[in-house]
Amino acid sequence: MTVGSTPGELATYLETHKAQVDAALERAVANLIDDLSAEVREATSHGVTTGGKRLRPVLCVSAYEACGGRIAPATYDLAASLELIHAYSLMHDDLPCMDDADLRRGRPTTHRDLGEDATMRAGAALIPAAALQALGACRALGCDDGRAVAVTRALLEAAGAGGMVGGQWLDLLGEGQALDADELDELHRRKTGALLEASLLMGGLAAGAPSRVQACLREYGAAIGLAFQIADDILDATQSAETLGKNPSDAALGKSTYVALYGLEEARERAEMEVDRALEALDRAELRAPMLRALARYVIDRKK
Ligand code: GRG
Repeated sequence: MTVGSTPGELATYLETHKAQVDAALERAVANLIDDLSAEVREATSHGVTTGGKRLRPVLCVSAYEACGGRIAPATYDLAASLELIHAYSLMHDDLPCMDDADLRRGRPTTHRDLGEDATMRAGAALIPAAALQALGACRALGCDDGRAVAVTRALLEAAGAGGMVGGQWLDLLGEGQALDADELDELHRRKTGALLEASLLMGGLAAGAPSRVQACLREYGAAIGLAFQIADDILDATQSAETLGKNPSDAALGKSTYVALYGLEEARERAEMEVDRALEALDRAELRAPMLRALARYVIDRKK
């Protein structure tokens, strides 16, 4: 395997880091719940601590390590800040005013289990909690003020109107329309790509990566972001809701997809090209980073 790691090594790596991220998420929720009512606590826990691949935090930890950072519990706390944003976005995305989804990660969505009101409030509480979590983790890792602010800024910019929120808005506006390639790329660069890109950048920044390496990490992140979305569309078109653990499909929601735009075969080729682009960015950064290489492939080889 040219990517620098065997499938068995990658599986062990994912499992080990996911367990550490899950522990950090438990800590994060425990810090937050004193300020929440019982029903909002339950919704927070439901949305944050159950299921998920934890891809964004794992990418953050891998970038931190690849850039010479020494992994400590606070590295996982930093990485978990990304998952807090991701969790809120999924909880809100599933609400009736957005995708009105029944199933997520193989379980009823948070609002189906615990109600819209608690889900809305839990999701909103997670946004500032994530920023505070990133800042606190940077301090615990010994980052100076400038670096801690840069890391936290990267998270908030990716989550904001220029990133995920703006992408979601384009997604909602685009329902029932056939978006062209540029429109679809822009939507997903913001909706999905921005947070994936920030995962890499935050890990690199926290480890003190120079700006040349930061730029390469961003390019790696942008490339796997696009590859991730193409793979998502392929899975959406070829697998059942039961296998994917989510419902409804994008097609049922009238969304434009890469499969509809390019067909299955070309969509697969384009995803491969983006993985190559990600690996070239690592080469340019002169980062050996075997796990980042393996993760780039995982993004398109995953089964859900
Ligand atoms: C009010 C306009 C407005 C926006 C609010 C709701 C929201 C912000 C944003 C939603 C963004 C969104 C749903 C992005 C989807 C990202 C995505 C591809 C999710 C699936 O990621 P995986 O496969 O999921 O990593 P797991 O379950 O493994 O964590």
